[in-house]
Amino acid sequence: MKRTVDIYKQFASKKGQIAILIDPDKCSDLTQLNELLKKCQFASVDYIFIGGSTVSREAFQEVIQFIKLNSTIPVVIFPGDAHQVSEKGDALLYLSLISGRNPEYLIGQHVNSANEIFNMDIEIIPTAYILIDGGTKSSVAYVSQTTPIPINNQNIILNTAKAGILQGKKLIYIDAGSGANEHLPATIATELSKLEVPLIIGGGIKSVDSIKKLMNANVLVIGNKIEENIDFLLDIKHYIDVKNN
Ligand code: 1GP
Repeated sequence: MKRTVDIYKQFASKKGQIAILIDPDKCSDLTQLNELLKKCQFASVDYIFIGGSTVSREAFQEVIQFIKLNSTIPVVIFPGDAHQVSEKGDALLYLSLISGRNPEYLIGQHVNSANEIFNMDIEIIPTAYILIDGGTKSSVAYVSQTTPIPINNQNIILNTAKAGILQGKKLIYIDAGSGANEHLPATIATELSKLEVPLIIGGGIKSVDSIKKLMNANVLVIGNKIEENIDFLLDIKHYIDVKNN
């Protein structure tokens, strides 16, 4: 386990950073993946997140290796289960699904992978992972057999995040689930951003307008929209260029 905290420091250093989520399950065409990596690099996105709800060990290892060979963007593992781990990543979000009440995703998968992860040379970031209801039945909710928090219930979302911080989590990740109809309301994002740990928001972010509304978060994760339309990365590039100048 790496004691340095490079990626964590980078998360904490700025608001409105962009991560592109790559699900290895959807990467059977490596030429297409290479094109995606080139466009991510061109757009200067801050991170590539890798993970999925139903990824095999082989697909995960193959895709993370391919990404590291073909891009210099930091790779952050966002694992769907205990076998989505690799030293090739720059950091691993050590997720506890604290919106749910399924012990398997609170501690079970963790015990299964603890020995392997303990001996890995990778930055580990203890993360409170909070699933909210983005208006579709998400794969995460189905696979984890947990109930997401209603999207407008600010009190439960905030109290869950606070409980995570009290338990020692270093990062809050609020996810409306991949392909969500709605993302987290901006008002709740603002409240969450006042807590003392960096905030990641994902699920249902499909426009630059949404990115701007959620800019109080440290990192915004975008998956589905790029799968639908890779040229959305050009809009993201424009957003990043304007933000940095
Ligand atoms: C889901 O946060 C991610 O875990 C990304 O969601 O695919 O809806 O962008 P989208």
